[in-house]
Amino acid sequence: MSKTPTFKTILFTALSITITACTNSTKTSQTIPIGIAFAQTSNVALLGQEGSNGAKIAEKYFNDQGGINGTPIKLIFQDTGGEEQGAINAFQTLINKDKVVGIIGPTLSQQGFSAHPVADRAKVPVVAASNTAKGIPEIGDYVARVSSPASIVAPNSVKAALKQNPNIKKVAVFYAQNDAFNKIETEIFQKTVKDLGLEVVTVQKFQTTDTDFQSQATNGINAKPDLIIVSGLAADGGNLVRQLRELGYKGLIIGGNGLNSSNVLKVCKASCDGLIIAQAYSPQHPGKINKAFRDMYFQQYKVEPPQFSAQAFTAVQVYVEALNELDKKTKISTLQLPKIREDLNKQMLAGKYDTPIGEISFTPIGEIVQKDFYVAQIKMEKDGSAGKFEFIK
Ligand code: 1QQ
Repeated sequence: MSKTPTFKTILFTALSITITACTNSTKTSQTIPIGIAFAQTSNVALLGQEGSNGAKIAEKYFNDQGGINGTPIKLIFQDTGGEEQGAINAFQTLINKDKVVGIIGPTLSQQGFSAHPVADRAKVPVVAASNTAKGIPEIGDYVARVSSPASIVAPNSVKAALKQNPNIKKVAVFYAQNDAFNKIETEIFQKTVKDLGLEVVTVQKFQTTDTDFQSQATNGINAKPDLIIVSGLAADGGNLVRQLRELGYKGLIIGGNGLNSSNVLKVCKASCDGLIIAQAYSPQHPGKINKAFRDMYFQQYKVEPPQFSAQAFTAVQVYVEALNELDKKTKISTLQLPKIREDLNKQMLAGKYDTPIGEISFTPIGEIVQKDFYVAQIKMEKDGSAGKFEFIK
């Protein structure tokens, strides 16, 4: 084989040199690198994709506004896939090779419990944008999140279901037992149901890799529930909802945060109609920044921005505003990378942000403080070809 470098290898080498030059020492930097570790492949990409979309809108929006006092940010994407190891690898690459100032991700709490400690040990800030399980900010000083915990968000959907059908008494609960977030979310749902004076008539378990839910769905329906609650991810959760309808279940169904993506519509199609899902974002949220985000998002993707996109935009915003504050105090370009990461982490936690998901701040351990929550219900075309999330609260 010829040793002469092809155009592709020359281009690749040139690119990696540029990135290294930008990031090794910020003295020569023309951009400030922020790492994005979302699932771009595997079943989890159904959820990770919307996060990436929101982050890209934020990159353009904030760079159009001048970036960090004139220096643009550059998002560096590393695919985590759907497993823990992929998230660890993506974090390590972003930290050691891409030399980012901070990381956004990973998609699942299940992945975060493995990957966040890697960033924490390296003293690299992480803002999780879709991890909602209990215990995420507690992982370490460098781990914060802009995705409100399921304990605050999920109960709103049960209250909304009761409002639609005040006669609900019996509830069947389904959850994916191989996923950390879904195990926690189902506990929250079950507690909410009991606190509201309703009865959990059956608890059915499945795996996020399952495609056939006949036996669990039949068991669930046989318990004669007036409400079914599903804690799973988009592919498995969507298939379960479809099979419940095919087996004749007619009552209300609530989906948890793992079904909170328009990608679920492709899975359950017409059977998604009526599915209720709690939200930590509404496209109708008032304010200038949400309007700008919503307009840009709609122009780019021709749909209203979903929750995971709004949360990813917010995570980028937190970094941009904290970096701007930092740069005003001491020019970032005069600092070494470890110092930037350390100061950025402190600055981020101290700030208040007016974002598309409303005004937010952080507790000292990095938990989000957010005010507004919503509930949406899926409305499908009769033929199942298209649908949308309608906000009911
Ligand atoms: C978590 C979640 C996921 C379902 C979001 C994609 O909330 O893993 O914490």
